[in-house]
Amino acid sequence: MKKISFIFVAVTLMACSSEMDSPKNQLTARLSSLAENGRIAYAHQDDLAYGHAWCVEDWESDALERSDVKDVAGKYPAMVGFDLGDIEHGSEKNLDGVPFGLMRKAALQHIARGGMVTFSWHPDNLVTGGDAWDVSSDQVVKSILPGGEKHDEFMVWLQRAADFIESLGDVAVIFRPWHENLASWFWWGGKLCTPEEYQELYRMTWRYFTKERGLSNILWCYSPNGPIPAGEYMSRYPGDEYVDILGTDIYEFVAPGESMADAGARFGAEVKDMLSTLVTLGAGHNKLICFSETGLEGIPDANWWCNALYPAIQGFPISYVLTWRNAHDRPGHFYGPWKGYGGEEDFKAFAAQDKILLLD
Ligand code: BMA
Repeated sequence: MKKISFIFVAVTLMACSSEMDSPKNQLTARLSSLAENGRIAYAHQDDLAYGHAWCVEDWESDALERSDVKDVAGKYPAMVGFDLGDIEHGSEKNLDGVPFGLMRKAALQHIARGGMVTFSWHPDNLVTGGDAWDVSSDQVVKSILPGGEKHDEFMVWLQRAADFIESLGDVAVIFRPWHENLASWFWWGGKLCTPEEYQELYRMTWRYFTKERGLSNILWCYSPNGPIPAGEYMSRYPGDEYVDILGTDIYEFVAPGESMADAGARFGAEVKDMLSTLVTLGAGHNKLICFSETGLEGIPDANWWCNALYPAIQGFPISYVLTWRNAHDRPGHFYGPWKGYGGEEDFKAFAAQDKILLLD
């Protein structure tokens, strides 16, 4: 009897300890510890695939070691973001021309060097044949849910996205589907479906990945556009069971007639307000929080990193902040630093802050 209970306890402990060490738990612990220590990991979208005016040509032979952030600050971003848009068609490249093979190789390499990876997804519109921004029909979400006309076809799209995540193997990543869902610029947006339909879309995605495919190393991020009040933020929240991280996407822009200084001040106030809301919600729901997307297109403010972004985020336990991509084929479409851009020194000073984490 004693022996049996000893074995039982030992097996239970082993099961617990292997679960504790799971890649998902390790990534969770790492993000929590960053937040507890007031540190914020810096993340950059598509950083290892291309940068301002350069692009990896042959990813299989390329070492994938170039990075605009590293070119400027001498270090890689602590986290790299990639987008799965077009994976739903079984395409070889994503919507911005990044080969999925490159994405897999770069993601695994970045994790192996101690970095973290997050995935977003801008899937096309299955009903109209348009892209993620095609909001001409408010029937899309409804028709891809169970019982809808396009459900079976959509499940193939989910299957292809899950195949890609599965192909990464035993590593943990952040997945941030159905983002900016309170605005109405994507087909899953606020005016394009009911709160219940949106929640079911998120839960269906989670259930398929987690339950049917057994993909247990994903940290699920819910990231509506901000700034918005807590009530609105939660109005389409899928539920605690489906979400690990509460995020938000807020960009700075200069409104017509607005000065750069006023735009920066407005952005700062909006971000602080929204992050304060996330702090409260995160504590109440026992979730990590992050600043899932931000930036100022073309960064016309030479001191944006230290004068606008840093004061807006410092002191908040957000674990990471991601700035959007540096398009290689659109000179003005960049949100991260690059060698030769006017604010290099400012970015270096931002990256040198104790509280900001990059990767050596
Ligand atoms: C947008 C722009 C687009 C891009 C999309 C998905 O914000 O950068 O050019 O296709 O994100 O990455």
